Amino acid sequence: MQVHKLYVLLIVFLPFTVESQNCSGLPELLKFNTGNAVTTIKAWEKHKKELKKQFDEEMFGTQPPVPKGVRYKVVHETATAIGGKASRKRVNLYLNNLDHPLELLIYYPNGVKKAPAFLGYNFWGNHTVTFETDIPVTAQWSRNNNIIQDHKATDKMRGFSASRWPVEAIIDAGFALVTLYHGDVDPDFDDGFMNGVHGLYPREKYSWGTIAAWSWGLSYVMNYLEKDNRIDAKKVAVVGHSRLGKVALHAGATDERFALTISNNSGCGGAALSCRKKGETIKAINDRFPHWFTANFKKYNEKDDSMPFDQHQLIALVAPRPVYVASADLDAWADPEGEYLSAFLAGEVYRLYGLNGLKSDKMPAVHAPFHEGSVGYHIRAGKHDITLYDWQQYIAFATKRFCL
Ligand code: GTR
Repeated sequence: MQVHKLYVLLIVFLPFTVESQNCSGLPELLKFNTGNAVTTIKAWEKHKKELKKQFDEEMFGTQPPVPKGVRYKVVHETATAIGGKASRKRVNLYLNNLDHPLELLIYYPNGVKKAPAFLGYNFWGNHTVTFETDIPVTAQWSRNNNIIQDHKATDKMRGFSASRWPVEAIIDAGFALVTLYHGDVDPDFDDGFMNGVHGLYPREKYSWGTIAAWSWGLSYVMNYLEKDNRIDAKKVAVVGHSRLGKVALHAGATDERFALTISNNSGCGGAALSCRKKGETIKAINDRFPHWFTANFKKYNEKDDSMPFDQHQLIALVAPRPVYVASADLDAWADPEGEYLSAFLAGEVYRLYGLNGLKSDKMPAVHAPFHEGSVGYHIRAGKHDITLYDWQQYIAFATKRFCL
């Protein structure tokens, strides 16, 4: 064969070559671990189980089963939140022997009988999501910062994260918002897996790290949402920023009740391909956050480019349910291009289902969102954060995908 013809063939058949990016060993999505090709949906569903097991054993750790049902109590309710546009409920969920409840803060759009919803953890407690003065300050362990000392949350942080939670825009679009503090489920420090929900299950049996614990917590919240008659539980989008974006992806990959999965600037261990070794590496994340993943994951320190699995496979586990990945152009630590490429590669599995993924292996320009298929993407100008612009894209994509 003439050399130029070979080039043409390569260009036509290889949607994206990763050789130039330290990714020559990147596992192919549509191949069983034996190397046999996955060509049908049935075969993919089988391969999915292999991949799930690999992520459990090598990266996130094995979770206990999510309890059936839910124990809860509505602790406060008002129909006149957000200038009368929303109802607001505080609901406590109880778990086995956990000594404190998971405290849900829920806003419902008034006038919508059963609302589609966004569900996501917040970083600092429900009192930081809003400036409303009647949301209690969390009593759980908080990370120290220039306001918080001795890991004790304070009223001075009220509204601190309000820019990340544009409640009014969400309500105006007809969505409910459900949030809770991730520290209610598991405190974000290396405590030998003793505190939070880790303490409720034997370690010998369940190797789950904190990301898997947070994701498990979201599934328990979903048990509640299925019982809440103001929520359309078939239209719940799980959303998270940064470490909580890793959690959203894990939750979407493991619990099929999440109808849409949204990863905002999730980076290493989230949407970004590890093989590229750009931004945060596996060693860097394991060193700083040894509790996020299972012990086995440490064996991949400095082996980012030779792992038997990578993050495009995690995204693909969400298929055929829609998924959205978002980056920010100044967020080099999260490797925006790596986030884009793994979302792009996951499209192969969506195509197997007759759905569309991202069209091109080239990243779109800043503020040129792609919302046409089952894999959504945008890159925003600015730093590592979740902003009104990001939420506007999620609202638009969810409105389309949920056919609202
Ligand atoms: C960083 C961490 C990232 C990301 C981020 C966050 O320090 O390296 O993986 O999760 O924290 O959650 O804000």
